[in-house]
Amino acid sequence: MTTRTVLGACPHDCPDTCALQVTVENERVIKVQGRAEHANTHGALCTKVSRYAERTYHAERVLHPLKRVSSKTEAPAFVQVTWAEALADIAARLNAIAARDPQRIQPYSYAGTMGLLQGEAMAGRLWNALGAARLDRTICASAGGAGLAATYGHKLGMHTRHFAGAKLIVIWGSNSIASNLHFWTYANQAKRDGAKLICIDPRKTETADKCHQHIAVLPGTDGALALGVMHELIAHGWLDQAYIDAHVDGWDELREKALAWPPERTAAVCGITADEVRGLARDYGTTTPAAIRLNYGMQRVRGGGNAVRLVALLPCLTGAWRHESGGLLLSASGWFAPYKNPALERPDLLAGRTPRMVNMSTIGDALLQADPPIEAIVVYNSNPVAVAPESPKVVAGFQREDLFTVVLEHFMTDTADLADYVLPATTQLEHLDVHTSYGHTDVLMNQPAIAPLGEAKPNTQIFRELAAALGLTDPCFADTDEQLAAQAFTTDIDVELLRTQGWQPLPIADAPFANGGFRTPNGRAQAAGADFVPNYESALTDPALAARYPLAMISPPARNFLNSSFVNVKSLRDIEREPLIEMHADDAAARGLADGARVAAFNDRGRYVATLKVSPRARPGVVNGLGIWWRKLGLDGTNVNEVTHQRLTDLGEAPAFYDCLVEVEAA
Ligand SMILES: Nc1nc2c(c(=O)[nH]1)N[C@H]1C(S)=C(S)[C@@H](COP(=O)(O)OP(=O)(O)OC[C@H]3O[C@@H](n4cnc5c(=O)[nH]c(N)nc54)[C@H](O)[C@@H]3O)O[C@H]1N2
Ligand SMILES: Nc1nc2c(c(=O)[nH]1)N[C@H]1C(S)=C(S)[C@@H](COP(=O)(O)OP(=O)(O)OC[C@H]3O[C@@H](n4cnc5c(=O)[nH]c(N)nc54)[C@H](O)[C@@H]3O)O[C@H]1N2
Ligand code: SF4
Ligand SMILES: [Mo]
Repeated sequence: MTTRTVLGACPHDCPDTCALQVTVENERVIKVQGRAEHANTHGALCTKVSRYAERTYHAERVLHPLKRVSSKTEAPAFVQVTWAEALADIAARLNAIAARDPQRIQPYSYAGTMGLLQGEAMAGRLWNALGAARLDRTICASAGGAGLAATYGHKLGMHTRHFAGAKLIVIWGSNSIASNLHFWTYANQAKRDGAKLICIDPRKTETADKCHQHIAVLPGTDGALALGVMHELIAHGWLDQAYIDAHVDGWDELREKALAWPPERTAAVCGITADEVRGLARDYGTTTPAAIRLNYGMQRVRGGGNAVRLVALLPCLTGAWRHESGGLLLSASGWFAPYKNPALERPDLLAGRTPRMVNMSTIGDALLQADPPIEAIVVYNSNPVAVAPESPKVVAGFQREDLFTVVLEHFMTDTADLADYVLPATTQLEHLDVHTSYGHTDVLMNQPAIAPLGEAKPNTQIFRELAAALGLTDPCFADTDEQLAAQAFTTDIDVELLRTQGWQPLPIADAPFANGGFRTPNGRAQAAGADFVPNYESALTDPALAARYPLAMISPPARNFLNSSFVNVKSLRDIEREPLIEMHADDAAARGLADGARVAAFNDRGRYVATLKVSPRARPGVVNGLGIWWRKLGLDGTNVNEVTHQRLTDLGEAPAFYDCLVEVEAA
């Protein structure tokens, strides 16, 4: 028996980017664990990824190239073909389209893996050389990212580890225990040392359960709450005027706006009490150090970009940034920018062309209406049929018989079911990659633990072979994964160290904005223009719609899934059991609905069938449709994106998943 340990990194779209230790016995992975030596991992993984071997060895892994033999509206049927046959046919189809107009070829990818290599390193080269359409990757974080960048100049924030030293932690729009477990460890440490924890979330999450206070705002009202807090900071003199004078632009304008938000008005808009506004402002204005953990929950509404701006300005007004355990963290990803090689995807291969850009968040409309039409779509690291908003349109788009669809996948997802070709991709246990993070500031390497299963290949290899089949001859298509890893960063990152130790920390100051130094052109935080923007769909903005569809629906992640990944892993699905809609007892009684009933949440766009859970986790007027089920594993072939819409946020052109009115009835 031979046993070895391989160093890895978790590839998932999660702020924690854990360092992995993979145990291989007789060429089979028997254990995936968190590395004890890596500070941010501290030896623990979430339930999902501790089952990563179960996912990799899943009986339903796609292990051979598959070619469709049914129409797009029948039950999907595929036959196994050889790699040579699949690649030759795909190349012929793509070359025929490219000869007319290469921007009718649409890549579609997101964060199934966050790895730089299996992400865009080789794929980006291919699309650039071909002149294919580009993809605006907005589906998750671009509203908040744009809000943060407009305020601080880049996506930068506190060190996660310094939350441990805070005396007040406001967890704002984040269910950290479910989606950012390793942050929670630091927050818990602060709690044990006497810190107060406040959770601001429409849903009473498992994180809210563990905080001292939960403020259940209505979805999309965080910008108003931040202005209300500012009103009180001004009224009570809880401002750090010296910090503002030195490091903030636009305060006079923002101050005027905030003065229009006394606690009573704020409370009415947010659906909370005036005392909750006053108490939050008092805690925030009088506790040092005070830290805010923002996550992406609040920015999935029309005004999400501005909400992030207003919250991000709070630590600039109180001077919380002066302390290493004060300030705010939404994303740390901007810290990596100076260390990344901007030429990795070889933008020079575009040779002066500027292909059209398609927003991934409106892929439903794009597939049905783009002019010129999208004739081919190549999907990798994403499951748009399940995760993109307004899925009735996404499904109709992918069902077009004249659309040529190639999906690189581990499994027959809802999207793979609508492909012309499905190509088997390797998992993180089978390929090399390098990773940055959006929760901490270490670069990590993932080494392959086992050989690819079946005929699976890494995305890099699939795109390398596709480039050859397409007749692309630039030498960059011959670069190996080892060479790509060496090209991914500037020389400040030591690839040998990554190989032997597994990670390398970036040298980021402990209190990065103690003396200002924001990454805006003049180094000052920018307050001008930030304002509350109400939801598209709310009683405030569209009373007629709200009369027909009186319930606000949010669809945050389920703890045991990662977006739509892991839904097909039985042991995890068994924990989540079935698609749920959580509803407050008063709303259920008003509709004559009982706990456990099969219900439908519906609006003009669609109808989502789920099991009703009458639960104190839902506040009155808001229902929680926990995501993101595979449609085919859900009830009646639906998931929560049946009812979401494709209108975009104020900043960043992102989807407004949590800005969605519905009614619920018995199904
Ligand atoms: N277990 C698990 N972990 C995950 C994921 C997953 O699917 N499952 N997804 C990963 C991904 S892709 C991301 S982007 C990250 C971050 O993922 P996020 O989208 O930030 O997810 P959550 O941490 O659940 O935080 C969102 C919280 O915001 C709340 N919320 C909804 N609307 C509002 C609002 O208007 N205002 C406020 N204040 N709160 C609101 C929701 O109820 C929820 O509790 O998590 C990652 N981690
Ligand atoms: N209603 C609603 N919708 C949402 C959200 C919500 O909160 N509510 N959250 C949104 C957010 S935050 C995000 S980030 C998006 C996420 O959307 P996606 O990025 O599409 O995430 P997943 O659903 O996890 O799908 C990733 C797919 O990539 C595949 N994959 C993983 N690794 C590899 C690989 O190495 N190679 C290949 N070829 N494939 C691989 C996985 O098998 C999986 O099927 O969903 C969004 N949709
Ligand atoms: S907590 Fe996040 S980074 Fe860590 S193993 Fe789980 S999904 Fe991966
Ligand atoms: Mo995300």
